[in-house]
Amino acid sequence: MRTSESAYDRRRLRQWLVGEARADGVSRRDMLRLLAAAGLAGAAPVALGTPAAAAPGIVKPLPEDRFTVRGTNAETRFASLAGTGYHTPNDRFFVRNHTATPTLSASDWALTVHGDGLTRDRTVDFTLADLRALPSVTHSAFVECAGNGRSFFTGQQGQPVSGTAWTLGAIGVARWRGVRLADVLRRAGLSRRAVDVLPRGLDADYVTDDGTNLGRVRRPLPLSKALDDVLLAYEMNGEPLPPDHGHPVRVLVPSWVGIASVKWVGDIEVSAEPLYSPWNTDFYRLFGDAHPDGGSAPLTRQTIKSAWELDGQANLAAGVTHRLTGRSWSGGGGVVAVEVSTDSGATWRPARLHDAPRRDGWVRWSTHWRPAEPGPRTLLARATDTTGRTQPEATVHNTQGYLFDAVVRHPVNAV
Ligand SMILES: Nc1nc2c(c(=O)[nH]1)N[C@H]1C(S)=C(S)[C@@H](COP(=O)(O)O)O[C@H]1N2
Ligand SMILES: [Mo]
Repeated sequence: MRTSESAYDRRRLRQWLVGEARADGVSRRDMLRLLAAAGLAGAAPVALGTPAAAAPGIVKPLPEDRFTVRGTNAETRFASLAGTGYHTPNDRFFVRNHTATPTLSASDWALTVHGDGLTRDRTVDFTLADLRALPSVTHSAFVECAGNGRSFFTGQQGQPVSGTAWTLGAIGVARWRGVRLADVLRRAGLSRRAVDVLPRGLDADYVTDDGTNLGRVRRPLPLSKALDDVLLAYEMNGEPLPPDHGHPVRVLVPSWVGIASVKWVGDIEVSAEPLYSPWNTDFYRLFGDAHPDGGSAPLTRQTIKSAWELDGQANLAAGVTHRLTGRSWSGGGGVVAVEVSTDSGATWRPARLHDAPRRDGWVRWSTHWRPAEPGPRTLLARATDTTGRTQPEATVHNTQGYLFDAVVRHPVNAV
């Protein structure tokens, strides 16, 4: 029947959007035309899930038990974090690359700071040795993609979104060591007129699916944040910054969406007038029916989430008590409580927390569960942060699938 065929067509087009359907031999342009005809336009895919065998431009090994490869990106498998401690080991930390990891030599690298927000409109270069000579700071903080959890807009809420179909593993917490961006800017000669700071990566230009060259990855930061807690990091968990995470130096913007933490930084413009780039105009704002025309304000702080350290559809023996673990975090304030449900949300109980609340970190938690009989079950975890915010049942839709914060339904099987 025509109507059911067209309903199915819309469903599979939505699946294609989130990387759950293949379109071998069909150009992306043709797929986009089909989407437009089906009224699903405006939700163009940025990246598709690809098999682990594809070469994603990532340098480090991506074993299947630790990562799920999604286009040019690699998502951490939460199950592989069980027992790893507070910090995400570098060999398990997710990678989000717009293009590919560049090969940069620390000895040839220099950071150029320039712009009319510096006194006398100067240009000042800093080598890595110059940075290392400044007072160093060590800070634990998460880097989390604004689109982390995006696949649940479709999977749980039946809504189309564009972009990489992450589950919950586009986050990691590391111990970063580097210098304060504030110290570098002051040394370069910060003028009283400065308002915005624009770090830019040395990776290749980003070209969108429709062939538009957006130039190198760059996103303006207001000076107030730049002078607050932002680092230029050269170490991650006690090692020189690995190639995939920004070697030799990246920006680290605690508690904000990951895009602010520009990797492979090569220059920083300090401006006396407000700046724009595609990453604070077309991307990283909330667009859609529930949001203002032209989008929300640019995204800053991350939202609140929880994840079990278990694979989806994990098998757990019935009649046995299991110690289950997970992590919760919120860019708005540290997590102070986590409740869990092992019966699809009918009853809830507090999980035991193992870390103090920190707005730019996460808390590990645990609970015990004994599934009485074999069968499919749904686990839920729901966090509350210091601001009193609790994860809702659904997230208000936005077309690019940012800031998913709803409670995620985690399927397991008692066997
Ligand atoms: N130069 C550059 N910086 C970048 C990106 C990029 O592609 N190029 N991706 C950004 C995004 S969207 C995220 S979520 C984080 C991911 O950091 P990670 O790969 O170290 O986990 O880096 C940000 N910084
Ligand atoms: Mo991101």
